[in-house]
Amino acid sequence: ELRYPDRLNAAVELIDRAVAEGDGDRPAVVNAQGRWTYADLKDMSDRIARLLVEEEGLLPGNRVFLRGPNGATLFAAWLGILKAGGIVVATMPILRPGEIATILKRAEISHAIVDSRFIGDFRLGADEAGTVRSLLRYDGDHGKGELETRIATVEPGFTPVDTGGEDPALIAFTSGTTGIPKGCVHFHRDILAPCDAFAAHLLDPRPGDVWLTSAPIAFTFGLGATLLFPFRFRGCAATLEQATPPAMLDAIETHKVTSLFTAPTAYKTIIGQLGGRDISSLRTCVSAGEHLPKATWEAWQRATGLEIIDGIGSTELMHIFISASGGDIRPGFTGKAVPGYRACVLGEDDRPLPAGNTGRLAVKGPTGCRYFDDDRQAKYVIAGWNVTGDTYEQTEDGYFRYVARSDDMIISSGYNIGAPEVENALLSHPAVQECAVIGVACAERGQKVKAFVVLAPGHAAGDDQARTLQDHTKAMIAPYKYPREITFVEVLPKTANGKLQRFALRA
Ligand code: 3SK
Repeated sequence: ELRYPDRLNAAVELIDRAVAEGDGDRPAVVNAQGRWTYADLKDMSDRIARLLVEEEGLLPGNRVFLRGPNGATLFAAWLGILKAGGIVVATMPILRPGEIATILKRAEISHAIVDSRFIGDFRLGADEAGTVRSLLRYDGDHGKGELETRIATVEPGFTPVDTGGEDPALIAFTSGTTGIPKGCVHFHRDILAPCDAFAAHLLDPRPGDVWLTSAPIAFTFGLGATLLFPFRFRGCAATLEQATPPAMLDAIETHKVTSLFTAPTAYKTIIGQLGGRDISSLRTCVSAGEHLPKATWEAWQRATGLEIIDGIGSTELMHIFISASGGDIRPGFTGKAVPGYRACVLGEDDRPLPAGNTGRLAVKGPTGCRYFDDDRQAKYVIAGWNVTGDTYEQTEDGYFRYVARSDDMIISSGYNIGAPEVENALLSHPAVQECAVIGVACAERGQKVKAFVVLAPGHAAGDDQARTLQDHTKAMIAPYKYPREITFVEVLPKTANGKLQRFALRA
């Protein structure tokens, strides 16, 4: 069991402690704009905290909106807000004014720190919401914005607000796979728990490791990968403003990245772009955010010699709670409950089923869901179990195998067909870059299987291609599961976190 002191400020544990223990000169963040040490981040975050409290009237418990791509200034702002006793609401830079206004209103946000390049949509959202009374603009990591000028003139140093381990530290918003934004509150201790549970037990983190992710810190998967884990274990975050696969490969080579966190689709794309690249610094590769197809795991291992550490986590539980690494990896399975967590599958009556069954995945552990919305909370947390909305099989020996999102089961002519199983079969064909499978109404069968396919470069759409893919699926899995309809598309609809939005395909 993880135990934390009653009085706890996560920013102090992540940054100030490193400096106090003599690691101030270690690199903490590196990117195309420069390099920042732990001492630099402590200094910047102290000054931001002082500015917020002494000049911008921030009171403990006020919520601060953050908007910008990953980088040293954004991270210093994140840490400074916590030191000042504020609550961080980090958002995806791609959000539009209506979405911004919803979050500002829902979280009653009073302060905002925004990268100047993303100010336009923010202003529109803020005008609509009418809650923000303090706005500080910064200039990426170029050091020339209003925030940078003002922190240069405040006194250095700041005595962090004496927060409790159970005081809210951040509110993570996720649009979810249903399209309706959900706000999840996390405490100071919840911020440290994924470091001390998932990262400590599964990732073999070492001082000096260089961590890279494609996910922004607004997505708690990215927050762990690029801020919490690097700083908790005295490593360095390599950050990218645009995390395309070629940019990730460049960063791996330039900064000698050891630990890569991205989504299955990115792993698949990177495999095709590896030619001539030196990725020998990589030791740890983590995938989450979507189901990792076995074919992608195997292709990555063949191409790089590295075994991807798959995991499932959620915004509600902060980070990954089922995973496996090293000798525990079982391809095709997500893994076992992370130390500190318990997991089971629930039956129709909401009770845990014995191991060996398939049901709705449920989890308990040191982090847990606190929605803004009581209705949601009541549906998501059942008898103390966080019910994730995924259908999983639990083996007798405690491994979990993904079957489908609970609402992704297709029932066709009385057969249960898991959409991911059909997607995996399609993905094992070289012509398929990405795909998504849904059930559509069908008079004859109740539902029929329909696939949306993004073709790999060099493959042409058409009836012949569709027939080839249908035949391939029939050869890979029981033929009744093959997609009776295939539509070729350029892109698939995804959430800002990169998760497939099947509801958009259904619509
Ligand atoms: O989607 C996931 O698997 C995930 C992993 C870590 C943190 C947050 C999320 C949603």
